[in-house]
Amino acid sequence: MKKIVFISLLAASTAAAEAPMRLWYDTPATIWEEALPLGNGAIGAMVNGDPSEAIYYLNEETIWAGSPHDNTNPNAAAALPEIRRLIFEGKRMEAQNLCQPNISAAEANGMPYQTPGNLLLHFTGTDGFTDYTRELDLTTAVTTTKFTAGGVNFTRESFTSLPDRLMMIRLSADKPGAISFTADYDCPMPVHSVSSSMTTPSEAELTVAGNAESHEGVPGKIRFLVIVKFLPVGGTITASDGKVTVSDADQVVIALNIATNFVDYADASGDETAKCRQGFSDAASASALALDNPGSFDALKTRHIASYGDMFNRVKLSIAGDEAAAAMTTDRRIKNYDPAVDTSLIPLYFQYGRYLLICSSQPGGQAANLQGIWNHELYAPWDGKYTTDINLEMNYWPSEVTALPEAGEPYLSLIKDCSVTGRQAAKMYGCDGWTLHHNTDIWRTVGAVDGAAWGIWPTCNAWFCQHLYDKYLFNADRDYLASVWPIMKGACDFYFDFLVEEPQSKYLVVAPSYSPENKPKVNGKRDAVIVAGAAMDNEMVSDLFRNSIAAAQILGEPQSYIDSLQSVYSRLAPIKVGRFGQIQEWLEDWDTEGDRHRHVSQLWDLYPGRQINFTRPDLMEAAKVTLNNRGDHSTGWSMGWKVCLWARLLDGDHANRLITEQLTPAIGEKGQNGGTYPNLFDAHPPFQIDGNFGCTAGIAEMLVQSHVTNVNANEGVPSEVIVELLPALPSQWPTGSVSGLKIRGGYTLETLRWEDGKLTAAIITSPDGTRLDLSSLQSPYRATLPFNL
Ligand code: FUC
Repeated sequence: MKKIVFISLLAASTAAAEAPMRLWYDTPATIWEEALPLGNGAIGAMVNGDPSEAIYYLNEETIWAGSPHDNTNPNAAAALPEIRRLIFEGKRMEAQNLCQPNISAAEANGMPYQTPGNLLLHFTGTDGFTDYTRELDLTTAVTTTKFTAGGVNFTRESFTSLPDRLMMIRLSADKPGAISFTADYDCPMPVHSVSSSMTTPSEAELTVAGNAESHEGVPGKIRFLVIVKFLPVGGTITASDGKVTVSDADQVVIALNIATNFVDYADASGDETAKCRQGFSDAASASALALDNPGSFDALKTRHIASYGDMFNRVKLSIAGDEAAAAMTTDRRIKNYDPAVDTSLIPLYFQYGRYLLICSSQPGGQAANLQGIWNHELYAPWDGKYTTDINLEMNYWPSEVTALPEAGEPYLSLIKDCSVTGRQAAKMYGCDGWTLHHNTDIWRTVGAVDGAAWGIWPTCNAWFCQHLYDKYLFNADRDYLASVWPIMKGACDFYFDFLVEEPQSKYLVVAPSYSPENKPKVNGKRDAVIVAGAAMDNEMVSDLFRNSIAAAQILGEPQSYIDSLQSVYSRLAPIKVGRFGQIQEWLEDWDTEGDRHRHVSQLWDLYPGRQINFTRPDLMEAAKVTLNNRGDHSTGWSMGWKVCLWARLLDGDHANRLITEQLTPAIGEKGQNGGTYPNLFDAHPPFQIDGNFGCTAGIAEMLVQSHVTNVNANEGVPSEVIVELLPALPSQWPTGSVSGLKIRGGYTLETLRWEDGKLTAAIITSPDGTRLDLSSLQSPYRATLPFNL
C-alpha cells in the first residue's frame, strides 16, 4: 500500500483555467437538433432562438401513450421445458420459433413517450436582425438569445426552474414599446383543444388540453394540460381563438406549466388541472411576489440558479487547450474538431452530459428515457421508451461518479417499480422473485417485446441490481443497502428457480436468452439468436450472486441463506477465452473474427461490471482482443461504452480516439454512424441520449477509477478500495485538473492536477472530512484505501 499523508491545508493553484461552460451559436436553430435543451426533470423544452418565429418545443415526462397493463405471456412456463430441450439439442431456430407464441408479448410492445406540442411566438419588427447570438450557459441552466433589429437590442431568456414547476421566458428590449407578437400553439396529438382568454384586463392565458394516444390495443388514459400565462409590461394584449397577441410592450414575461393525471405506474387518476395551477401558485409564493410583478422573473431565476448550481458545481474539469478553437461557435467546433487542438471541448462535452442528466431526471419524477426528456414526435424512434439491454443503464453511468445522486433517484424508483411488476414476468416462467426483459416504459411493463429475435432476454433484473450495489460501493451507506436488499434478494429468488443445468458443461445457465442483440455463427450460419448461457448473462448473474453474498453478510442475513447463494454461485459459468484469444460471447466458441456488432455484451464485466480488472491480466488481454475485433466506429452509445471499456483497459489514447469519433458532425448521417448534432446531442443516429451519458462516464473513468478489491471470489464484505489516478490519460490532454468526482468507499476527489502528463497534486477526502494527500504517488498513480474510512 502506498503511503498516504493526512493533511489539513491545500495549495490553491490550478493547472488549467476552466473554459467557458456554454454552448453558443451565431444563427438561430433551423432544425430541432440545433435547438437548445432545458429541463427540470418534469418539463423539457427545446429553444430555437429564432427572432421572428420563436419555437419552444415542449415535453412533460409523464405524457406517454397507453395506461396500466400487463404484457407478459401466460404460456411461458408450460413451453419452457420444450424450448430448453430444443436449445440443448442444438435446434436453436426451432426454439426461437417456439418462443414467439409462448414468451413474446402478444400485442403491446411498450408504449411511446409523446409530445404535447410546441409554443410558437410570431414576432413583428425583428426582420433584418443583426448581431445575433444564442447560448445555453451550463453554469446557470439559462438560455439567452440576443440580437438587434430596427435599432433596438432584444434579449430573450428562458429556463425551466428546478425548484419550481414552471418554465419561465422573459422577452425584453432596450427601448420601450418594441415587443409585438402573436402566440399560438401547435399540437400534433390527435385529441386536443387550444383556447385563449384574458385573465385580467392586461394579462392572458393560452391553454391546451389533450390526451396521449391509445396504442397497440392499450387505451390511452393520460390527459395533459398546458397553461401559458402572458404577463406584459406596457403595450396591449388580446386573446381569442387560441391565440394571444401582444403589441408594443416594453417587456413580457411568459410562465408555462404542463401537468397530467399520471400518479404512478398503476394509477392515472390524478388531477392535471389542480397540479398545473399549483405550479403557478407555488412559484408566486416562492418568489414572494405575484407572477405579474416583473421582479418575480428575477427572483425565480435566482432560486433556479442556486438550486441547479448546488448540483452542477460539485464537479469541475479543465483541460488546457487552444483558446482560438474554444472561442468558435459550438457548431463550428464540432465541424472543425481536432483532438490535438480543441481539448477544452472535452470538459464542455463532459459537463453537458451532467447538465442533461440534471435536466432530464430529478427526484420524484421519471427516469431519463432514450431521448432524456426531449422528444418532438408522436412516435419517436424506438418509441423513446426505456431499452434496458444497454441504453437505460448507460443513462445512469454518470450519476454516482459525477456526484449527481439526486438525478439517479428516478432510476432507483423505476427499478423498485419493476421489482413489483416484474413478479408477473417471473411468474410467467413459473418462478418466484422478479425480472424483466429488454424494454420497459412508464407503466413498468416487463414482458418480452419486439418478437423473439429481440425480446427474449430475461436477465435485466441482474443489471439493475448491479447498479443498486455499485451505488452502495460508492457511498458505503449500510442503511441504503438494507433498503434495496429486498430487490436484490427478489432477483436472486428468480434465478434460484430459473437457472437450468446445461447438459454438456453442467453449469447453471440462463435459457432461453441471447447476447444483446447479436447472432452467433454456428456451423457457418448466423440465424437464431436464442442460446443458453450467453457470456453477458453469466457475468451479470455471477455479479448479482457475488454482490448478494456480500450484502447478505453486511446485513447479517442468516448463514443458511448465504450458503444457498454460495452453492448457486459456485455452479455458474466462468468467463471463457476463445480460439482467437477473445472473451467468448457465448458458452461455446461461436465468435466470429471481424464481427463489428455494436453491442459489446461479453465485456460487461470489464465495464460496468468488475471481474475483468487489472488483477487478471489474462482477461484484460482477452478483452483487448475482443474490443479490437469489434472495431471503433459504431452507434453513439456503442462508442460511449467503448470509451469506458478502453479506460478500464488503461488505454487513454484509444479512449480518446472513440471520443473523437463521437465528436464528428451527425447531421445527414443515418444507420450506425454515431456522431454529434450541433446542439451536442449524441446521434445513434437518430438522436439518442445514451451516448452523451456513456461518454461523460467514460471521461470520468479516464481520469479516476476506483475498484473494490476482493472482486474475484465470493469472499464477501468489501474492505479496501484501490484508487487509480489518471489511469487512462490521453497524450493529447497533457495539462488539466478535475475535482469533485466520487470514489468508491465513500471518498471524494477534492482535487487532482496534472502537467505534462504527470500528476502534480491529488487530495482525496473521506466521508468524515479527513483529507488524504496522494500527490507524491509515482506512476502508475495507484493507492489502496480502506473501504469507508
Ligand atoms: C438497442 C440497440 C439499438 C438502439 C435501441 C434503442 O436495441 O441495439 O442500437 O439503441 O436499443
